[in-house]
Amino acid sequence: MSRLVVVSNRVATPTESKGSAGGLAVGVFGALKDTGGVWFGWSGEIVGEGTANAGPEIVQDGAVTFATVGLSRRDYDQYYRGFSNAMLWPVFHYRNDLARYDRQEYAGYRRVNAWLAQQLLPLLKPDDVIWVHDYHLIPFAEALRLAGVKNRIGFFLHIPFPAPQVLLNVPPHDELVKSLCCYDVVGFQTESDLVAFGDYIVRQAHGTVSRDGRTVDAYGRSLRAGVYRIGVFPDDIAAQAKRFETRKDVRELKASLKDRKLIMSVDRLDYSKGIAERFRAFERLLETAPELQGAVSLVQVAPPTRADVQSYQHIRQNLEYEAGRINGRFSGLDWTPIRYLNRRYDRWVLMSLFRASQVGFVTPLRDGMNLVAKEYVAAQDPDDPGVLVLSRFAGAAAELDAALIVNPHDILDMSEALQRALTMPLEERQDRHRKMLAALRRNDLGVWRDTFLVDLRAVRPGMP
Ligand code: GDG
Repeated sequence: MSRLVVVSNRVATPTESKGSAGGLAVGVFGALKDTGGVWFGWSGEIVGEGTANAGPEIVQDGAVTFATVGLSRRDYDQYYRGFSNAMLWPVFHYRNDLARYDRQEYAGYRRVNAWLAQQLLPLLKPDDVIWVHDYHLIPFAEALRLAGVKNRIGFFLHIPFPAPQVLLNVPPHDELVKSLCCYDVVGFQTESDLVAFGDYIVRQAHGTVSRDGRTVDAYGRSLRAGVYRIGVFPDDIAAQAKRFETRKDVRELKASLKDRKLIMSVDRLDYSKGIAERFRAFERLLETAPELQGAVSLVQVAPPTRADVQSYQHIRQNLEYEAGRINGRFSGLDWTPIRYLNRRYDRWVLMSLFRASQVGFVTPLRDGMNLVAKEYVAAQDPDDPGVLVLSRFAGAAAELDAALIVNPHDILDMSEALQRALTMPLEERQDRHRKMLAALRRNDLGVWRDTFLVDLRAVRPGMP
C-alpha cells in the first residue's frame, strides 16, 4: 500500500504518539506505522523575531518520519494567532462578535500555507496519499497543486463548518471554499457540517452536490465530501482509568472530597466551551437545592491555550471572576464548590478522575465533536457508571443521545440536568452507559481513520 503523509498544524513527538498524548496522536501514528510515512507540520517553536522560518527538522522513528518546521514571529502572528485563531476559529464557532479580520494576516495565512507546501515537496513520493488536518491548512492542497503535485490529497475539518450565512462573515470566504475544493476528499465531523458545506456550494458557489451530499462539483473540480465522526479507543481509556485509580493524585483527591459527590469538567480554556454558563448552572443548582451545599464539588480542569489572543485573555479573566464570585458566595470552612484548575494534567490522571466522579459536565456552545464527552463515557466503571450531561451543540451529541442532553444557553435546564444526574438510579445509569459505550465501540478512532483513508485511497489520483 502507498505511504501516508499526514500534515497538521502541530506534530506530536514520537513519545506522545505512542500513548502519552492519547487520542488523535495515537490514532494518526497507528496509520502511519502501518504503511510507513511522514508526519509534517509546525514544531510549535517560534524561531527568532524576524521573518525567516526554519526548514524541516527530521526525526526518524521506525518507518515513520517526523518532519517539523519552525515559524518566524511574523508568520506565527499572522497565520496562527491572527487569521486562524482570531478569525476562522471564532466564526466557525458562530462567534462573529469575537472575530477580527486583517488583510495582512490573511495574506500571511496563505503565504505560510504556500511555504509549508514548498517544505513538504522534497519529502513527497509520487504515490503518497496526503491527509491534511484542520482549519489552519485549508489552502494547503491548492499550494501543492500549483506546484504540480498530482497525489491524492484529503482534508479533515475538526471544527464545525458554519452555515453559509455565518461563513459570509469571513471576507475571503469564496477563496477559502475554492481552496477546499482542491482536495479530493473533504471530511466533516457531523451530518450538519456536511449539509452546511453543501448549502454553500449550491447557494454561494453555484456548484452542484449529489443528493447524499457526497459528490461535489464546484470551481471546475469534482470531489468527495463525507462525514467521519472522530472517536476514541474506549477499551484503552477504560484500562488506563482503572489502572491508575489507586495512584497518589487520585487517592488524594478522593480523600479531600470526603464522600462528597464530584462533577468533572475538562476543557482547553476556550470561549467555545461554555465554561462560564456551566459555572452559573452549578451556582443555580446550589441555590435551588441547598441540601447540596457542602455535598457536591465541581472540578473544572482548564489548561490555558492561545493565551496571546485577546479574546482568550477576556474569557480567562471572566472565568476567574465567576469562580471567585461563586466560591465566595457558597464556600464553607472545609468546602469549596468550584475547584478551578488552570493547568494541564497527565492524561491518566484525567481518565481516573472521570472514573471517580458521578457526573461528567460537558457543555460547549459549539464543538466539532468533543472528545472529552467520549473519554468520560469510556472511563466509567460499567457496574457503577457516572452520568454524562452533554450540550446539544457538541458534535458528540448525535451519537451520545443516551446522555442527558442540555442547551448550554439555558442555565436552568443545565442545573436541572445536574440534579437529575446526581440522583439517577443505578439501573438507569447502567442502561444509558451501556448504550453510549456501544456507540463508542461502533465508531472508534480506528473506524474514523480507516473509513477516511479508504475513501481517499479509492480516489483516482488527480481525478476523484
Ligand atoms: C478539536 C475540536 C474535536 C484537555 N485538557 C487536558 C487534556 N485534554 C485533552 C482531552 C481531549 C483533548 O484534550 C480535547 O479534545 P476536544 O475534542 O474535547 O476539544 P478540542 O481541543 O477543541 O479539539 C473538537 C477535536 O478537535 C478532535 O477532532 O473533537 O471539537 O474543537 O482528548 O482529554 N489532556 C491532558 N491534560 C489536560 O489538562 N493530558
